[in-house]
Amino acid sequence: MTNNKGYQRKLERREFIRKAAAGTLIMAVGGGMYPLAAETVNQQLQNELRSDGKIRLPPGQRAVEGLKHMGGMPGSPSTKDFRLKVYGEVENPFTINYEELLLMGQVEQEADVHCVTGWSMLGGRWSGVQVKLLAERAVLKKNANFAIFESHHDFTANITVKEALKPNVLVTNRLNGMPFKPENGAPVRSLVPDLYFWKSAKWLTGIHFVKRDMPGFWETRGFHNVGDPWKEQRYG
Ligand SMILES: Nc1nc2c(c(=O)[nH]1)N[C@H]1C(S)=C(S)[C@@H](COP(=O)(O)O)O[C@H]1N2
Ligand SMILES: [Mo]
Repeated sequence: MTNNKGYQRKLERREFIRKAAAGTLIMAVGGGMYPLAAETVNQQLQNELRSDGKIRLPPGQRAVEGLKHMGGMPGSPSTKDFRLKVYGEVENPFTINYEELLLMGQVEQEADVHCVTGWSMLGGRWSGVQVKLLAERAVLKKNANFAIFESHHDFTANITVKEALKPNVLVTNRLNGMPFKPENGAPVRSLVPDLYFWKSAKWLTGIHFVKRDMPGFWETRGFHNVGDPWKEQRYG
């Protein structure tokens, strides 16, 4: 694991990115203090590489400080009302409530998210339960090829099972230590950091494992079926 110095560098880096996104990053140049232009910062982020070798800021994106509210039809934000149904091509379908979900084992990870409209929020700390754990509990059948996130009011988003089983794909209940605001998907949303943010379904109610792909809400409204930000798969 990281030593103290490494951790401190990471924290400074996060602070740098946060300030850069807020436009409050100040640089000392020739005796004066000047705000660093957002352009410069974004160019710098496009030169930075992630641990998987991808560029930190995908093409055509710019960093912003916080999640924007991008709309959608909310469900109840109450944890008491929350149920998650995991079903479909599985041996052991189940429905769990909020406490049961969290008892499955929580992780916290840093992840960047990229909205197809052009903003990216970098370095958020997301907590929750790996979809991989939920899939293991459900015991996927051989023909479970796709995972469909289901939300209140019939919103769905489709990803491959291969994507869903990546360790950074979560059912998440907290961002930077705080519960989500109702408009950002409280109490629980999905998080798929390596695809455009529309795949991260707010007000999550279920994960449906299916044999054949089921393009979801945005995928049937002109957006790309996969949505890889590094390939700029914006529109279908
Ligand atoms: N249930 C639901 N989830 C959704 C959406 C939606 O309309 N309904 N919109 C998606 C889109 S297009 C984006 S960019 C993100 C936005 O999340 P935010 O409002 O928390 O920024 O949520 C995604 N998840
Ligand atoms: Mo979006």
